[in-house]
Amino acid sequence: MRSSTAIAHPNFALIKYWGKSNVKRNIPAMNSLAITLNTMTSETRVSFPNDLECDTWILNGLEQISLGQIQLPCNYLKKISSIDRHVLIESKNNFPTAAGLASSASGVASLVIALDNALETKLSRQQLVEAAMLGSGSAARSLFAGFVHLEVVEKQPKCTTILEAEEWPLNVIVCVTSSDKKTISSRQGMEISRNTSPIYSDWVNNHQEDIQLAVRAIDAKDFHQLGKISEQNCLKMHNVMKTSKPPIDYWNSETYACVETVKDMQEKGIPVFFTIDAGPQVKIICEPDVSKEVVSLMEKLPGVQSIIESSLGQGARIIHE
Ligand code: 2P0
Repeated sequence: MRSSTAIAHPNFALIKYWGKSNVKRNIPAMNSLAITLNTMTSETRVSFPNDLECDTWILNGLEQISLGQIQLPCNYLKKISSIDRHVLIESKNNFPTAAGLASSASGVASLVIALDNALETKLSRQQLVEAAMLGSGSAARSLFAGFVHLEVVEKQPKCTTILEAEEWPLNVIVCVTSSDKKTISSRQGMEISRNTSPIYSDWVNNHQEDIQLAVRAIDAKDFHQLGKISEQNCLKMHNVMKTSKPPIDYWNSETYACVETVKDMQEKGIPVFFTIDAGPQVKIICEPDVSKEVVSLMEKLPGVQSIIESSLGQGARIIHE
């Protein structure tokens, strides 16, 4: 059996997924629209040592107790290949893990691509999407480059690049305000919100309108419109979280300070907008020519621990056989 190594990048949703229609198959209750980055990376090597007694996952150098959420995609691929060998999965991220920076998306996407290559399953795009989805609802998006639309059509997930990264160069400035692991996983949080937030059904029912506006803005490369709808959708999602019982609040005081600074920049006419996921980090999307200025303003904030700069990039791919 050959080994194989793949890389994938996190993706950040501009129009977000928060809640599932099918918990067992991990199917989102709404469509989402994301951008795949390029500098942040998950790298996963899969191999099949003879003496391995069970499937084993080493994440950032630490052996994990179990395969957890990556067990299902592994089983999916092994079943198709009919190969019944234990797999050693070695993954590493060059950015904080489980801190709201989409490490599960890039981690799962790199795993699926590495396993597909090693097991020679030659999955179709649709099967890759299904396999990734079993590991993490947002992972299918990291299989694809640039601006990525994840739809659920007749209960089946479909994922496509709607605009390549080079067609509309944008930069992302990630302001890390804490690298602690989150205390409530997205998976737990989504279920709490689905079961308890009084505005959850409005969130689901009105979501497609946001997708349509964002798709239109991307088609027209209208930065202002994309920023407006993205920020609104982000705040709606955080409202769903905050109105859950118990309330889920991923923001810290530095998150608020970063948002204030983005608002100040917007008032000065600087083309920027923010988005925030299941963690306190603030992701600022901007036009490339203002990147330097944005970084220099953000790094002045005392609560910003580090800044990661990225542009948009490619989908998951093999780097070593
Ligand atoms: C998103 N997030 O659309 C939203 C916004 C976080 C906030 O998708 O349960 O790690 O594995 O499907 O994919 C993060 O959730 O959760 C996520 P599971 P996942 O990016």
